[in-house]
Amino acid sequence: MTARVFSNVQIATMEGGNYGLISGCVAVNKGLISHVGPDLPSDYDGWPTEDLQGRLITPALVDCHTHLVFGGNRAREFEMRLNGASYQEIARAGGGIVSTVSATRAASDEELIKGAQRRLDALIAEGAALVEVKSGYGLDIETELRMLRAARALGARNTVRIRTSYLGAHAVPADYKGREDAYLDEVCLPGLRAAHAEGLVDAVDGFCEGIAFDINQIDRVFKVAHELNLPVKLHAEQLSHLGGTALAARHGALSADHIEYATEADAKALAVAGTVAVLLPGAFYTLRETQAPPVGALRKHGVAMALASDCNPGSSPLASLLLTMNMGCTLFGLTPAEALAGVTCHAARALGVSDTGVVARGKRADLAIWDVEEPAELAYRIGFNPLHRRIFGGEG
Ligand code: DI6
Ligand code: FE
Repeated sequence: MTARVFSNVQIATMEGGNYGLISGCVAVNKGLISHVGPDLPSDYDGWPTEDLQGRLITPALVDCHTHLVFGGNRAREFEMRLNGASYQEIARAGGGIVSTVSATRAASDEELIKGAQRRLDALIAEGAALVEVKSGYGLDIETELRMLRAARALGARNTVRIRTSYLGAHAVPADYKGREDAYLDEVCLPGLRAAHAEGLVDAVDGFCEGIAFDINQIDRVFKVAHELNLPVKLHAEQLSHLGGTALAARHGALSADHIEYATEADAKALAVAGTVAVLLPGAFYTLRETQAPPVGALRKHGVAMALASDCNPGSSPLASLLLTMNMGCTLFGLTPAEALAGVTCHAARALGVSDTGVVARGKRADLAIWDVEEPAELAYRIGFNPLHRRIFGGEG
């Protein structure tokens, strides 16, 4: 039954990035939201109606930054870090991202899909309906394409929408060590063109960091993205300040992600460009970082802040948006309302997707129904999932 009414609900509409709380009804028809309000117009007389007994409806959640598809795991590095090695030391010694690259290259297509499916299941179980998935653990053309095809396959097999980001500029593979520009010329950029030709790319991402690529190299990648009419986003200022945030803003990026080391001037640049700041507390927590992103400056300049899991085997083995929200509040000082906006409307914007992220007439009927009394409960609990039901395209 696609046409129906949910009555006796509290609705956090999230319009304008605020709770926008309404007590009333939501009607859905043909996969879209057709009505939101305190009362039900008489046109809905006779429609199937479900009394939700005061439960909370929010937009379905959006995870706008994940590396869900990969081979292997890096539990041993977790152990090494707790025995004193740093994330960068492990990366330089041939561990880190490039060790996941070996495991990803060795995995079959079906193994890649199967591994990611379990992580996707965890996100969906907490109400996610739109999930971004990056490549970046292939670092050769064929494996980058295989990762993106696996991401598309996940979208086809599940009641979830997947957006892909090409992250060929994630790390320098061992055979190109010290020859970053040759890697871009011979692998990353031709791989981007090939992936785009196959319809596998929704956005182009990069890792701008001392252990990855500098701003001139990322600039080269972004120029090709523009030529292909693809939006860009960037891992910037995670471990040091290299100017990636300003570069992302100059390129009109959808988002600048991590940005622990960003400055107030960077925040201003993001505001002017309309670029979303995607904060990733799971990586901050896992790496036991101490430099938090400049939330005060982002707020002051009106930068939209999203939150995402950054689900990946190294720096953020996290497949929970509810825990991400809690960490966003506890570690970064976001308010529960900012955290909810971070995984709904602002996350959708970080993906350039405008048909979801708010509960409003005409938007997709992707909704999460929660057994909570007030929206702050979503960020407040730790390790507890109060999802009652997820509605995807009006179904569920
Ligand atoms: N930043 C991250 O947090 C992930 N990638 C990136 O550029 C980490 C990836 C990894 O350690 O495997
Ligand atoms: Fe990441």
